[in-house]
Amino acid sequence: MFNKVLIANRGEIALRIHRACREMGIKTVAVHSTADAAAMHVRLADETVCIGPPAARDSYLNVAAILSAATITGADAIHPGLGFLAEDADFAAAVEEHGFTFIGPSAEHIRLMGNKVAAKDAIRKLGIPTVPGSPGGVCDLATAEAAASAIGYPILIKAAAGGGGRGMKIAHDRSELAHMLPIAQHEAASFFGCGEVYLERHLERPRHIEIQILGDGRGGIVHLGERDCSLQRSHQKVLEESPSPALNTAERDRLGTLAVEALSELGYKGVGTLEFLYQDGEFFFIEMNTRLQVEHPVTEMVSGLDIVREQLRIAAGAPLGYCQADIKLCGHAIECRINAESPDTFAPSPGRITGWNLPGNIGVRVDTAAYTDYIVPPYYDSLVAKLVAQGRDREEAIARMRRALEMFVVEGIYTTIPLHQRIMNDPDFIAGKVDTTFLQRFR
Ligand code: MV4
Repeated sequence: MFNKVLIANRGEIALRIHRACREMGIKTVAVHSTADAAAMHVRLADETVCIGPPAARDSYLNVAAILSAATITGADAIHPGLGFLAEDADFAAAVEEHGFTFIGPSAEHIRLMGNKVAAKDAIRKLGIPTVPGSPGGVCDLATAEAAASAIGYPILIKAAAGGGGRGMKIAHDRSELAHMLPIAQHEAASFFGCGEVYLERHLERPRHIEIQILGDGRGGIVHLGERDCSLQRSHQKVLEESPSPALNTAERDRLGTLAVEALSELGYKGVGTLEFLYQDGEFFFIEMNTRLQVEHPVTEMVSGLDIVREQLRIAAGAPLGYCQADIKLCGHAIECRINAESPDTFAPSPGRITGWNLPGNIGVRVDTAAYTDYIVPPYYDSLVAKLVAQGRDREEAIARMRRALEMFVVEGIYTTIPLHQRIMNDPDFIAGKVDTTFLQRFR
């Protein structure tokens, strides 16, 4: 096992990784920007290195500074967390070239899944259904029109280097496609540095269901069930739960088995998530994430496994040591993302937290790096806490979440707690009937 791990991230996820390291007897190195000098992950780490000014590109994305920090502190491995450099194949390769272990999948697998066209192609060839779409990328209008009439309108134009829904464009007919294609290509080039786009049939009311996979890269591979992430706003997840209220046991087993078989054939090492759209009883693969995800705690609550601990063990070369039959998924868990935002307009609300009281009790978990008098900086994403409630069934999880939200006090900044309180009392949410249009009703 590693002696010392450098955590190349900030906020609650840096602290989450720190906790797993401590429990395994691993020393931690925190890196931080000048804006995060007083952050909790910095206070708790064994060693700290300031790697640059507030702007992420100069600090948390500064590969040279991070590698230097690992060298001077004598770290064995680097955990990228999520966001920032977590899905940067060049970073993963650079970490390994400098003699450190990258805590994540191989650079090749990160690169493959980073191009959404290549990823879809690879996953389809491994026997998983994908959304009907163009056979590959589309460069010109003639190819796009031919593909679109084969698929059928409405069509979604997506960026090959995008993902997470950013930069998607819808076209209802031929003339809209002609208008949107160059706009989508231009945006893809300027946002993601690659102008390649592809087409997909636009599903009108899908649910977003993702499967959590753990592979040791030497034959051991399991899934930990699914998460339903259908509640999103501007492609930001707002609330996640496991299991999905939309799936029955047979569908769960089928999807899990398909995912495990596919990634087993790929020889996948690390944690990963296969994202699907689910509509009218059918699953369609859309993307794979090759990182730890924000919403991993809901899976931990129902599986009892510490996913970050598993990441560290796998990266250190240990075998999984258990098989699918050993995985027992139990009860129901819901995660509410508590953001420093206005609950109505979603405008960011950085600033000093003047009052702070966390809920607790059985089945309630809070992942956060905030504390009384902590100043939420304006430079990074607005997540201040993840509130997770678990119960023997969905009803009990909702009851615990409702009570926990009531007892979660945050003063000095606006948060999305009131939004979650309204969701927990919504009849459609309570009935498990949510789709992509759900959050619009809360405006
Ligand atoms: C789609 C889609 C409809 N049809 N793809 C992809 C990433 C995710 N953040 C949103 N994505 C979507 N991809 C096709 N072919 C609709 C969405 C979508 C969505 C999906 C599930 C849950 C919420 C959503 C909100 C907006 C868009």
